[in-house]
Amino acid sequence: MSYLSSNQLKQYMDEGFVSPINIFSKEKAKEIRNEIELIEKKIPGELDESGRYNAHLISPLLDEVTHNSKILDAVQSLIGENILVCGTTLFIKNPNEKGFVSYHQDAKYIGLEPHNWVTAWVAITDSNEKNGCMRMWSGSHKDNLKEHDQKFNEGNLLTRGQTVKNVPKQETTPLILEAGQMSLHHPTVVHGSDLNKSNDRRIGFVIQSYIGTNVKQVLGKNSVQLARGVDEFNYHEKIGRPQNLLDTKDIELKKLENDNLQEIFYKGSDKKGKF
Ligand SMILES: O=C(O)CCC(=O)C(=O)O
Repeated sequence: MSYLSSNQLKQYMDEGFVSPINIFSKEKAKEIRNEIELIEKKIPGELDESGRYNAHLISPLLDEVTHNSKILDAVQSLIGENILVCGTTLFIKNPNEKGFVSYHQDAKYIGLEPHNWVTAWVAITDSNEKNGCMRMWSGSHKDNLKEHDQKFNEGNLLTRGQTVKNVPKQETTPLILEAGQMSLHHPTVVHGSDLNKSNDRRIGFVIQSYIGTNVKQVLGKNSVQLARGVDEFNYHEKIGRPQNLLDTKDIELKKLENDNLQEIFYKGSDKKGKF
């Protein structure tokens, strides 16, 4: 069992994140990386741009991570015993590409209310300062949602290039993870990440997010999977889990879910980015 300790709960409450948490071995992480790279080879483009969302619907190994009981124990400590998965994102930064993530709050454009949800960032490769790990503005989750500029700037891996002003970057905390570890972060903690300056890929598989059954999608339609407990509210449509790698029906479902997600992410925006 991997419920959070009182120190870990305190870190989450004080700082808006908890890290690192051991989940699986480096060997398992390599197996998962191989499956991601097999998908990229078999169907070029499937995981690019808006295809980076919901890869757990087409990959049995990413599905296994999404429903991993150690992750769910830790999540249960934060949002309660009834847990839904409402989506995942692959954040891949290749070497020599200009990918970065501007400082933002996840809750700003995601439409999940109330904020009884948490994001799990699972390291499929090591993630450190050299290859552009996430950095957290500790304690920033205690404020309300902040104003974000919409920059749509080159290299920004966020949908709108949404950016919080005046972040004290020197004071942010790097979340250094080894492959197979994860961090958990709060919906309103301000965070971002720099360029990958290493010569290997940095791969994060992000369950974005685990939501309590009491959480509604107020901007559109999100289908979910029941990860643990019972759904006594039934606010969302349920979808199944993949049995095989790259099943045609699963690929279609992923596309449908990702089209719905685009409606949510760009609600009220007259411009669309590539994610
Ligand atoms: O992977 C990254 O560098 C940033 C990911 C992120 O912003 C998130 O998981 O909310």
